[in-house]
Amino acid sequence: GGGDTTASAGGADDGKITMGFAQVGAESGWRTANTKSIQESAKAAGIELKFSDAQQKQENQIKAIRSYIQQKVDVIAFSPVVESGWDNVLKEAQTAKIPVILTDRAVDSADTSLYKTFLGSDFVEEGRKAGKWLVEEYKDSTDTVNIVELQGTTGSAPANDRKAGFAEVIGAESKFKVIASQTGDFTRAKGKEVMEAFLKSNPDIDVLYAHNDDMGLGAIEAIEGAGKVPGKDIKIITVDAVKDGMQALADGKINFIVECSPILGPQLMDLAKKVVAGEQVPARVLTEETTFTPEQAKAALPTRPY
Ligand code: GYE
Repeated sequence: GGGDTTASAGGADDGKITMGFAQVGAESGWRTANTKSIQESAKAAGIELKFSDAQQKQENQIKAIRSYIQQKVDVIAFSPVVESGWDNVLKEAQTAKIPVILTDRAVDSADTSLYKTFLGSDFVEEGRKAGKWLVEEYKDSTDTVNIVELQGTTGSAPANDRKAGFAEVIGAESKFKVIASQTGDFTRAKGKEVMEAFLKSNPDIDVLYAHNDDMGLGAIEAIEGAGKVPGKDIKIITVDAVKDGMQALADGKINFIVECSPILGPQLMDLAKKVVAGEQVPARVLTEETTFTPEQAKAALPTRPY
């Protein structure tokens, strides 16, 4: 705790940093890997971690953040479930002089002094990468391409941005038609359920764009259940590149994955130490990411850590 510095409200003055981390939930393989990364890197960095799981509910996250404020942790980090509605609780943290780091997902607060930095991916760019693959895949065809979209959690930054980036790229060509777009809440079960409904009401689906691997994997079950071949009858693009997604890609059931790295722990602990010490940190820290074809997935799988 740094109770004697202005940079931190500090807990017990034992020289150890305490971080309160309010996680989104355990909705996906990505999230599981992200949680593991945060817990392991806190340990490695000698940071005491208080960890909570909000089960994808904003009210639970707000409660967790308030309790971290009460416990006078040195730094609060969280991955906001949705983008809006954070101003009040962030102001409470600011008043208590506890620095906040946004991890993975963004907030839409106009007052950017409410948090020290935002560490995570560029979700708009991920959506664009998905769109660019599709444009290339259908470059020799003039036929209409019927697309269905499984969106992430409604109001979340990755859902908003992955949708926008994709729409921006495919919007340049009128042959691409998004004929249905609905949330699958980033889970396998919801992805399957919504894809089943899509298949019932749309006999002619060419492409599925799922905002994460898990929803894509659920949708594959729905597609197979409807007697169609995923990856062939319906081409599938997903985001994340967790192991199960990469395996489906290597097996030809998914056609393309845009990577989104869940390994944010080491950078987060690094930023936390700096912020608690009152050092300047960049306002935005981006993670580096790539994309995978089936061949690339086969090559990467044996050494894929998550
Ligand atoms: O893509 C999805 C998870 O916020 C980037 O959340 C994260 C997303 C990730 O549930 O699988």
